[in-house]
Formats: sequence, C-alpha cells, structure tokens
Amino acid sequence: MPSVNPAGTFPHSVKNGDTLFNLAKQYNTSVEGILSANQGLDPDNLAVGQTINIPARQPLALANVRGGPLRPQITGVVSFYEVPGGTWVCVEVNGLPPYQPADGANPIGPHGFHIHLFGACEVDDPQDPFQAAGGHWNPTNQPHGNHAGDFPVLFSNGGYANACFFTNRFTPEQVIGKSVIIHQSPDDYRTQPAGNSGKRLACGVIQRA
Ligand SMILES: [Cu+2]
Repeated sequence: MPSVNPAGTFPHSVKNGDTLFNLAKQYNTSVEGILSANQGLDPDNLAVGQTINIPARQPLALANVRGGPLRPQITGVVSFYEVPGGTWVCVEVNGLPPYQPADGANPIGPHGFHIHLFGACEVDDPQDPFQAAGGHWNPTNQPHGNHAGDFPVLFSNGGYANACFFTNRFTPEQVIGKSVIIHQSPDDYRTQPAGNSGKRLACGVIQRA
C-alpha cells in the first residue's frame, strides 16, 4: 500500500536484515529521529517491504527558481538530498500559470521540468527566455526521455506544485553548477532533444546548500 511521506522525510523500503540502528547509520540520522517520523512503528517487528519514513538531512544542493518575463509570478525551491544510490529531489513552486488545454497550439501545463547544462539564468531574449541555460544535461548521451536530468512534469494546483521523487541518475554533488528549468508545456518524453515542452518560464541555478 502506498504511503504518504510527511514533509521532510523520504521513504525507505525495509530489506532483509534492516534494523533501525543500521538504518540510522546508513542515512546519517538517529533511531529517535526515525521513530518520531513513524508513528506506532515497532522497531522489533520490521517487515520486509514495509515503507518507513526517514527524516531528511539538510539538502546538499538547492536551486531558487524565479520566473522570467513569460511568468514573473513563479517562485520556488528545488532541493537535492543525498540518499543511498542517488538523490531525493523535492520541488515546491508557486505562481504557475493557469492550465490551458491544447487548442491548435501546445497546452499550458503540466510543466516540463529538467536539469539544463549551464548554471546561467540570464533572461536575454524576453520572447524566448533563459536560453543561456543551454540544452538538457545529458552526460551519458541518452535520447530525451532518458536524460539524467529528465524529471517528471510539474502538476499545478491553482499555481502551486509540490512533489518529491527519487532518481538514481546522479548525486546532488554532480548537479551543482547546473540549472533547473520549468517549461510552459508538458514534456512528451519522446520528441528530441527536449520533449516539445515549449518556452522556458522559470530558471534556477543549482548551488551547494
Ligand atoms: Cu528543459
């Protein structure tokens, strides 16, 4: 059964031999911290496959996202937590534009969301902003849809989006100095090289937290 992770935690699926003591060591937290994030958890009866919440440490890297001329209302933060095997990415954004269905043109929302090559969020052309960020970060030369920096689209809830996900494609350290971009249109995960996700609404440079 899927579980909802309280803010400031990420999920761990219990494996054979896991104990709270070992998990606390593995995730650089404390047994008390894990217990307080999991109401009613019995440390002596961990079941393999059970999901428990691990309190997140401080993110290792952060990007403060700001809207450009096409949507100046956007503000938000993308956080990159170092976790075993990869990165736990959390994004919280306000000020996304109202949804517009495809009507001859590209729809507006849900929003394509990626890591781009350069940590440069200069607007330059107001009609086509944030080109300074370059193309998608794609260190392993994959087709779009499988770029290391391809993320799930952002769903707006009256302008607000809040999501976290796990990726094994990079560590937070590896993306410091690159940028995150929020696009106007959804990513189709197949059009090369960028998923036809349209103009760039917002940009943030990924920095060490
Ligand atoms: Cu992009």
